[in-house]
Amino acid sequence: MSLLPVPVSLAAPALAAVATYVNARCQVSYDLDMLTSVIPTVLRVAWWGTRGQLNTFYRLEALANSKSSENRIFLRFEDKQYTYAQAYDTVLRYSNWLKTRRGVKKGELVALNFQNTDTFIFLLFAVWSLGAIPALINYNLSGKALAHCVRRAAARLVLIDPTVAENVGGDVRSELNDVSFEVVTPELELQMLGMEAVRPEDENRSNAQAADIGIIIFTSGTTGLPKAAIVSWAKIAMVGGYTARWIGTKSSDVYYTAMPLYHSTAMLMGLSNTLSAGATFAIGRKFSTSRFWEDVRKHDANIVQYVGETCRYLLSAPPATDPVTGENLDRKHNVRIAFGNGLRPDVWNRFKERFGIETIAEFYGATEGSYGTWNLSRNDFGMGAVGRNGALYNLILGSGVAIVQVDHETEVPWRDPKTGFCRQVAFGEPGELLFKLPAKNIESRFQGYYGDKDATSKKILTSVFSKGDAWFRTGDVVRSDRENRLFFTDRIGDTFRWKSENVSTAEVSQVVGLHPAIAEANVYGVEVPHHEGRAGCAAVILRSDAPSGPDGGPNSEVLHSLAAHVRAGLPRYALPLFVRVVKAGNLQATGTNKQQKYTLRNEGVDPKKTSSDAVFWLKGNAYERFTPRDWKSLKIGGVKL
Ligand SMILES: *[C@@H]1O[C@H](CO)[C@@H](O)[C@H](O)[C@H]1NC(C)=O
Ligand SMILES: *[C@@H]1O[C@H](CO)[C@@H](O)[C@H](O)[C@H]1NC(C)=O
Ligand SMILES: *[C@@H]1O[C@H](CO)[C@@H](O)[C@H](O)[C@H]1NC(C)=O
Ligand SMILES: CC(=O)N[C@H]1CO[C@H](CO)[C@@H](O)[C@@H]1O
Repeated sequence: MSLLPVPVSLAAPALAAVATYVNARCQVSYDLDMLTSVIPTVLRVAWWGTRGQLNTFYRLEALANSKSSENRIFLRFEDKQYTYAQAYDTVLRYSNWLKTRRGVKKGELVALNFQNTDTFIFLLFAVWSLGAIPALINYNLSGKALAHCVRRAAARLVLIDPTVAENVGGDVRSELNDVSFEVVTPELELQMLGMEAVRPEDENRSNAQAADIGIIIFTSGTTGLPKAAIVSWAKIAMVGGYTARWIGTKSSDVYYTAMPLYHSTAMLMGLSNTLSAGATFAIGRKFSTSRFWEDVRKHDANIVQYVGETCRYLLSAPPATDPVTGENLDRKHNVRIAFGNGLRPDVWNRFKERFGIETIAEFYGATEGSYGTWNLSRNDFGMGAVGRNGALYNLILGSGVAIVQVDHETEVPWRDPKTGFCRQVAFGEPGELLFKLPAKNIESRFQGYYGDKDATSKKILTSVFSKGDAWFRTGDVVRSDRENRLFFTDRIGDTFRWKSENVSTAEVSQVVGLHPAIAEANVYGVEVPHHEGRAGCAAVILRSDAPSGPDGGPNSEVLHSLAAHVRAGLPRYALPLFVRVVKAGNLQATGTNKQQKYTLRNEGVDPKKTSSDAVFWLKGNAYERFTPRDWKSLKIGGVKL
């Protein structure tokens, strides 16, 4: 999500000059609404650039040193809160410790392996204050994946949250014997706090350029090892700045997130957004369905962040009631806006209604991506839309976004054998979303992956519509409608082929998810002996109030109505032929509550691999139990699906 030269053709030459100066990476806004969020942000970031203040440390410093904001609450965590001035003072002490006790130097990468805590945030700014670069590690990693990340960042020092210290095992420590691993215990923190608050001079921090690395954020690595995405200073500032304007974050707001800060959503759209408005940032250590609203009430938050299936999890919880009065607490909060990514159409309205949330602000973009698209929706019109490629945008900026046909065999954009170029799809047809890059200066817009040229070049596609042009591959399949709204269809690689048709797993799971007995559906294609392609399988979690049979599984009414429901809602080739009933809490998700398909897909419907889960298959007008005998008859080729 970075930005394009704002409407250079419209704007005054002065603005154009400034915009060029920051090499203004902003594409984004399709609508005037959005443009008015972007333009002031570009100007502000450009101004910081001219003053050598692109480093995010300066945002905190400015708020801490201003009379109007110094005593405003910056951070709330559990029972603690810190004003901007207090947080700044703490950061300087931690910084002093890092510099004098651990010799942290300008330009080095310091790995931070933390759950969301106040300490994490202080250390982040302390690292920045020294002109060093934080590399944020997913605290859930251990073993090879953890060692890979530390090595990739070439970090000399890894600072660790005591809560997750056990994930950093002897295997990792001995493999990386030249790295110091340091658990930030309460005792160590006291030592840091006991240091003098010394502001590091500007010299090692003030020469940051817009495209320089501000932070390293690892991708979730659902199939391979995590990749180290470079997030530039401009991106931190731009994303924070324009999302704050776009959702209207005010200095009096309290923005709550329990999404992990090691990921870009909470870091850029959360922390950077809050700083940009000088608001209050309230954090939950990690996401918990049962604690979410309690935290929201406790911190009096009016903006909440979600990612992936978060809202679905919140919806599947029973109504919260006051233990004394029995009052329903679902709407007892001051949240005016839920801001995030991945809210599915099948829960969109139910979520808004049950919790009384007026506005959903759904964004779309990838950590390493060079653009973003957005939709702010108060009614149903934008439901499920990830954003909008507006007419104004097309008029002013020309085509910076393209949707191209995908070859699902090779999982890359299809190329015309005659011309070698890709093909834009028609309205309504699915295709991979691409964003234009400046071919002569790709790095100004897309910095790629740290120390990984291979992975970087895989995200760049050249000679797409004309010789030598360059485009960023999102890896997402979307379709657009005549209103230019973009709808997420699937991740490339998730779509599978069945009966010579391409089946979008996201679209199937939306339909399955609308059945009243289903809390969550994760759809994927499974290999079936003697059949070409993959057959659809839906791993589902039943709602706790769904009627169950004697064995605790779905009863026959559910098995019939589900069959009728999918037949009514999906074309024949897209029907999930198999349904795997998974116990609540047993569907794998990433740290940002995004569904994982990898393991499920590999297990398929082989009864030896689906362990204790009950599998059903579609037989006429109902789903029936799929038994080892059925599997056997498929194997000997006795059944045709
Ligand atoms: C800047 O970095 C150099 C090398 O790490 C260090 O010697 C110097 O003290 C730093 N300057 C300040 C003001 O921190
Ligand atoms: C499905 O995808 C394949 C390969 O990408 C393509 O050739 C084919 O036309 C698509 N089929 C349909 C029905 O869209
Ligand atoms: C992270 O680890 C905790 C405890 O080890 C576990 O409960 C949780 O499911 C893990 N989360 C993810 C996303 O792997
Ligand atoms: C920026 C953007 O795309 N906004 C649109 C989001 O959807 C609403 C309707 O829900 C439209 O009115 C906005 O224009």
